[in-house]
Amino acid sequence: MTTRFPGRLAAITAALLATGLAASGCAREDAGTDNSATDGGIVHVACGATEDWCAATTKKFSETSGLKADFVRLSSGEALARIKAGKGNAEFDVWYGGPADGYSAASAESLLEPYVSPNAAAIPVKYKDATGAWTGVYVGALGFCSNQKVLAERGLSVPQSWADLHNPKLAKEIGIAHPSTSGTAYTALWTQVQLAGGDQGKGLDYMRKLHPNVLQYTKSGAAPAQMTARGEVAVGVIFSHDCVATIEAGFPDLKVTFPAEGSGYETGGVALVKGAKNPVSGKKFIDWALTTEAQEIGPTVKAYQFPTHPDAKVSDKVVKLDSIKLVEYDAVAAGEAKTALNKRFDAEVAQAPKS
Ligand code: S7P
Repeated sequence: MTTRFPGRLAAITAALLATGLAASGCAREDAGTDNSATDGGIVHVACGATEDWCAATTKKFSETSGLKADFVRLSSGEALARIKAGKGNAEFDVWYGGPADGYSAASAESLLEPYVSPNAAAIPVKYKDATGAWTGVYVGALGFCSNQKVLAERGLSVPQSWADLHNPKLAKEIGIAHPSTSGTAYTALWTQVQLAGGDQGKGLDYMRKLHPNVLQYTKSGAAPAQMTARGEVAVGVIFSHDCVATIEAGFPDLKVTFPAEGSGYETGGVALVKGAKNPVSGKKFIDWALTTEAQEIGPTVKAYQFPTHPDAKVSDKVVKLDSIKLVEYDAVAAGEAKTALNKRFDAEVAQAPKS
């Protein structure tokens, strides 16, 4: 079995781990200082949504609030590492977008400042953290993004189950990200744990069996959509809305399906970073992110997640969550297991010696 874990990603993963270790080793203790007196009227956002959505959201927030806002687009693992590295001298005020299990992992390391926005009252309990560490702004379901032309050339039909992805005829035909960097891929990994009744070893067994079929573990969760669109792989394991956006971008051969055993889903979060230098503006951003105005921006930039605000308009391109089978997904449990499980994935699956 060939290990197709690219050297560059290995370096990134090593850097992320190193950053985390360095940060925990030398960061000064954050006393939870209230910096409100020095708030600069600006919000620095670590943004886990698409680049277009991050840009549209920060722009609209500025127009609405009169406050400045900027962002850096980061995959989930990168955001966690950067926030950790900024402990004691926070680089970001707010983390916005990306699966909530990353936020729960950050909360477990005391990297977030609990904040219950008055606007969180409108958000259903299942979409917010009980301690106020994060609040959900959207929901998205994992799915398979298939290039029907490529599959037809291989004499294969579109996969309908997780088991279908183990077909040897799909050798090196699957694109999925690495869960250390990508919240999407971690959602896929935790989904396997859930489907195995909570047994992490069995969840890893599924991924190990999938490994020969994976062409490459990408850094970003949505990257396999492009790979599938270009025909580099036949199937991408991604959030279904990222496939819908790619179809809309001009790739009609792509098709979304959902696994019959059950699919995982994300609650995309928003949270205040502990020690934020602009906490007053940061809280205003969070308040606004929970409004219908903010949650209706997604479809204007081809982002078709389900909004958590019950009154926000839902585009007809958004998948109806009650039409697909979903696994139980506890973002807090997933977040607490994240760092250790990702290390196991890397050692036992992605970098495992050939047998
Ligand atoms: O905005 C699209 C989206 O799929 O991106 C996030 C996704 O996890 C990508 O980040 P990663 O690179 O960390 O996987 C999702 O939260 C979001 O729905």
